[in-house]
Amino acid sequence: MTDFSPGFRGRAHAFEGRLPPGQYPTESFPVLSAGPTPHLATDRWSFTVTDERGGSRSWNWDEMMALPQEHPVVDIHCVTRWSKFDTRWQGVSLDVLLDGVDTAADFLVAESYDGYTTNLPLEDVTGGKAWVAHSFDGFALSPEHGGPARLLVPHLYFWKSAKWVKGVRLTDRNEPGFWEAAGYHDYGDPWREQRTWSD
Ligand SMILES: Nc1nc2c(c(=O)[nH]1)N[C@H]1C(S)=C(S)[C@@H](COP(=O)(O)O)O[C@H]1N2
Ligand SMILES: [Mo]
Repeated sequence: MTDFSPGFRGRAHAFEGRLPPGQYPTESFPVLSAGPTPHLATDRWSFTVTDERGGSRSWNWDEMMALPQEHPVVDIHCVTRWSKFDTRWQGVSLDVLLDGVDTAADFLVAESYDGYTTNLPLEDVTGGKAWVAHSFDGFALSPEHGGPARLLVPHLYFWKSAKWVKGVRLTDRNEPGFWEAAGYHDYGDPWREQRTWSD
């Protein structure tokens, strides 16, 4: 009855079970930023992990590039309802950056160069689930999408993937970030449609 092209049928089949409720697939890559795009030079960029007692460690750009690199291929889901399959990134696992950090904290706040913040449970950025990503589709991550580097936490709605990331701050208590304080869900699981406080 329905005259799908073989290509479409093939893709639809490949993505079966990968589209969370209320989402639609897109091949474009929309840009969503709360403010203007900062343009940051890599030679002035650094990433800092701060523990709940204020102790910290930092990596400059060259040090970050010298860490073990991973190439995650993941689906991403924006709360504005687009999903994009098989996005290809390069970056450093948060496991590497948090390795050896002496902490009893259960949460962290990702902080960005534009002042944006977003909160996450520590266990959602460890165990191979999150990266500081600096390349997309084989090219340096563009400023619009968070370059030089952004957080990538693909199993949660994409607002958790802080662009222009400057560091993560471990916290004993859960501190709502920018959108979480403005009515977005605290956790943001796309499979449970946790879009807003009332979800
Ligand atoms: N620093 C910063 N990170 C941010 C944002 C922002 O405004 N500032 N927007 C968030 C939101 S709401 C989304 S949906 C994604 C969008 O990423 P994209 O523009 O690469 O699609 O970035 C997230 N990270
Ligand atoms: Mo968003």
